[in-house]
Amino acid sequence: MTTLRLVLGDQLDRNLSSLRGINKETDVVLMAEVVSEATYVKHHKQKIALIFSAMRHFAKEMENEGIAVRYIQLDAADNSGSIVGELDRAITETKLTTVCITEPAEYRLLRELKEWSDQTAFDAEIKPDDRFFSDREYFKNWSHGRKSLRMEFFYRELRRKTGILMNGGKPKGGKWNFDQDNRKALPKSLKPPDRLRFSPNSQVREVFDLVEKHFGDHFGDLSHFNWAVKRTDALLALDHFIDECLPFFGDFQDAMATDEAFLFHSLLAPYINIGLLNPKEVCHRAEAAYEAGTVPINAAEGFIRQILGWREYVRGIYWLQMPEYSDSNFLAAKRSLPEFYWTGKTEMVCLEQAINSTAQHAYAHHIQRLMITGNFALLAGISPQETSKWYLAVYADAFEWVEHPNTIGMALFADGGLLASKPYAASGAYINRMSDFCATCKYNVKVREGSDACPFNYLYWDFMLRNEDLLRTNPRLAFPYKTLDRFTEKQKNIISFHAMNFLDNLK
Ligand code: FAD
Ligand code: DLZ
Repeated sequence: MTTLRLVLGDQLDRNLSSLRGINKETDVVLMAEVVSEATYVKHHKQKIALIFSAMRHFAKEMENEGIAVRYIQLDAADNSGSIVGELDRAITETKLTTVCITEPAEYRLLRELKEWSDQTAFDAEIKPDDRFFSDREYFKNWSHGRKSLRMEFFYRELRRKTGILMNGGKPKGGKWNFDQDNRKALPKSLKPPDRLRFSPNSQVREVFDLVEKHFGDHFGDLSHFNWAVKRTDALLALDHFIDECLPFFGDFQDAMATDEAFLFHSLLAPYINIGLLNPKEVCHRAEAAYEAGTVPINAAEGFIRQILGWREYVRGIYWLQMPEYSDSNFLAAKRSLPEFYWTGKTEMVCLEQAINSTAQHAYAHHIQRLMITGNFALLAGISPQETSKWYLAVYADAFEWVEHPNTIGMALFADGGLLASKPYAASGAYINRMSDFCATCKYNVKVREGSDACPFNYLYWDFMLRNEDLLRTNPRLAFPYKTLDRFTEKQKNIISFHAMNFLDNLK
């Protein structure tokens, strides 16, 4: 039997299910740079450059092992422009009799491939993607019959299942979750370390030219590209993170600071999501650092929870809820995404910082995504579908399976509380507590309304007023609604007036 084995741009793992048992004498691996995948949203230029460069390096490594790779570059003469088009072409032009595929991570492409395999005369097998701690069925079974699907309980179950950070049946450190310790602002005296940079080699620079030629009008800037494009370098990035950043990760996980795009975050999500690193090895490294005494428990647990907890959990939610999840809009938000999300031109320093980091690095850390750009979109009532499209386009780590639950569920509460027990809505006070942005902002974070007031302040109260019918009964919002009950009708009207005035002037 001769087999054509498909490897997608986010499946760059030599242990991928579709590559297991490969016969080097007879089988061929298919990898294709295609316009349909590069444009289903207008991805950040760095994301396309990362994926094409990593695909090319991965293909070369397999060839060095003696594996035959049919690698189709984007500007190859007969490139059909789609994954199924390239599968058809490969089958027609080779003598292969079976096709082996690892299921794509996104619903959209899985549907296309299933439709294709249903109508092809060849024997096509779609294998599960087992680069995760849990599979889709496991989450479905866990969710069955539960009133609410909280990450924390799924996470604890995975801790027990995997034994990660466990001492027999008990959590290491005596607690499941050390989040309470992980909310410190960055002191002025603490400087985050410089990050390991991977200067683009000649092959990567060749990809830059291709990206500029074909996707020159996409968002973002290639000049700051420093991503690793092969596993050996991604492993160096992991080492650097474990040694230099992880010890501080927990304490400053929620902090934000001017011109500090990365703080102590790992920047590993793109590598984990495209297969250069495996989530299991990343968690094991963090646990080993804790065991060696170089990393405190709040850091190790906080970091592992993001991967073993959140990452697994959002994947479960995605597959449980798709395709309807994409259309969720619990709060009926319909405002268009303001232009400044693309240009960074805004006088609100927090938003400017988050968006400029996004343009320069195809990166913003979680609190910037959730509590700055996400919080603004939530308070301003921006359409979840437009907001989601932006998040899917602008980050090097963005794939719908992880982006959708984070945007639609966590940031925008558009799923009505399936994922989050309350909206992550916050006024300027939160931003001021966790960052130094407000000190240089033209808006006054201490003022609630008026032209000098921080827009997050009146937008926050306006959000609570506007959505009162849907949110007042949420027990976790009892405190803000109690505060709101002390406002006079006149105060409420002033807040609504300023919010409306601000929002109507957004372009
Ligand atoms: P770190 O802060 O160092 O965290 C370590 C790892 O934990 C990450 O590399 C990632 O693998 C995992 N992780 C952390 N938080 C989450 C989370 N909430 N969900 C899933 N995994 C998590 N993450 C993506 O990988 N792709 C996305 O498209 C994406 N879109 C997001 C959209 C919004 C609106 C929000 C609020 C968050 C989104 N996240 C997404 C989650 C998170 O912000 C990123 O994983 C993280 O910022 C990546 O940077 P890092 O590697 O430095 O992460
Ligand atoms: C994101 C992406 C891009 C930009 N380009 C390609 C490509 O040309 N070829 C490919 O195989 N994969 C690419 N990808 C990743 C796919 O979009 C990804 O595999 C699906 O979205 C499923 O997660």
